Amino acid sequence: MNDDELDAVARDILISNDRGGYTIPTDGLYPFQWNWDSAFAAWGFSTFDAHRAWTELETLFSAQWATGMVPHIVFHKEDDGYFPGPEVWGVGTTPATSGISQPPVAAILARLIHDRVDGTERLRALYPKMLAWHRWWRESRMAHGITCVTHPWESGRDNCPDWDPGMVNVDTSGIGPYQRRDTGHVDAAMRPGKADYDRYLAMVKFGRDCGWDQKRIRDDGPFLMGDPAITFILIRANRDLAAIAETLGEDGSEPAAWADEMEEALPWLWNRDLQAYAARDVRTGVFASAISSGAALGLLAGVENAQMEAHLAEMWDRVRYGIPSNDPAAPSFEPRRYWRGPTWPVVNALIAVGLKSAGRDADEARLRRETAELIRQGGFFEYFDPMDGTACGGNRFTWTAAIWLAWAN
Ligand code: 9WN
Repeated sequence: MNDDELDAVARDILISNDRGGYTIPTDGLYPFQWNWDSAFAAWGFSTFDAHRAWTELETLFSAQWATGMVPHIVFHKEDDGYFPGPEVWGVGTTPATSGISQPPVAAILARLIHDRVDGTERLRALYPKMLAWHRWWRESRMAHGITCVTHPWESGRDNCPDWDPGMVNVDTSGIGPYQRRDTGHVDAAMRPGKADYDRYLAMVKFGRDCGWDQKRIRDDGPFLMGDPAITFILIRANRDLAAIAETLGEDGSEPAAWADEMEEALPWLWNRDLQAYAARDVRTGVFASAISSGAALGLLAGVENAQMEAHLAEMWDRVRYGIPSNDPAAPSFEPRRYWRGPTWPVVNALIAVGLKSAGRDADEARLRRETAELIRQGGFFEYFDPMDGTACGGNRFTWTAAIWLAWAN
């Protein structure tokens, strides 16, 4: 297939995954609206349908909680192909949603969409909602000035070794039998294991049992880890929000100050043994022990650090395709198991946004070339083996199609 034909397939994937104002990540495995997937979908749509691009974000924000939180899944329509569904989360909102959030990339992508297609009035309507969401992160997910996650699903990088130090302390004794759905759609060897799922469900149970009281979840919940990726994403997203404010003639000094404060707090995430930023357990102080995509997203935020850059360069050179989710030199590296090693086109695209802003054109071009090669060889899969390029996970995946259209081709 040549690149024009791939463009046509990518557009067709976005259109066929459209369920009416929102896009599912992939048919079967993920039948609802996911938060950061939708922001990427909007970016993809902006290459051929500006109206539909803004609608995607508007639909996502229509499920925003009164607290400002934008949930990680919106269960617009019933579908029993995914577990855990709305009855397990037990949130009680309309539409039903999950009770946690996901990486706040919407402002970053909204700015890029606006640069591409305009739509100032629609951006204006989204601005206070994005601001409220960023404020929610600050009020509900901060420790030591760093953004934390209360569940690995909140990080969007589910079974990444970043979360191993917190996962070992999660008590799963109250978890009864349950039926997973994901392993009926894709190879179980590529998915998180049962021990992971037991813990994921224990965290959901804690949230449900306390009525999704976010303060209790942060202060007493089973899991709280500082996330370098969301911290870096939010630094960038707050700066983009400040830039959006300027475009709209609003005062963006608040998000700009939040970004600066977070950058000042970064030393708490510095792992001296690793000489890199790393996830860190807030309860125990224990660091994750390998360099991951969490550290690599420092490039998105424009955080400069020579030691970490040297390590990231080594990690990149250890693989053939794109920046991996975990360092191949680490004992925890598994090249095809979800976030424990594979390369994710969507994460590469985010890193490239930062490389481009920093004027690092050669690195940006390399990342784009390697990501495009994966898609040309393997198609629009969810993620890939970074060593040999094997396509993994769900096929006809929305965010892979979206980043192809908006960036990689
Ligand atoms: C849980 C939809 C989502 C992505 C996440 C990815 C995966 C869900 C799951 O799929 O997570 O949210 O059930 O595995 O890890 O990043 O948003 O594509």
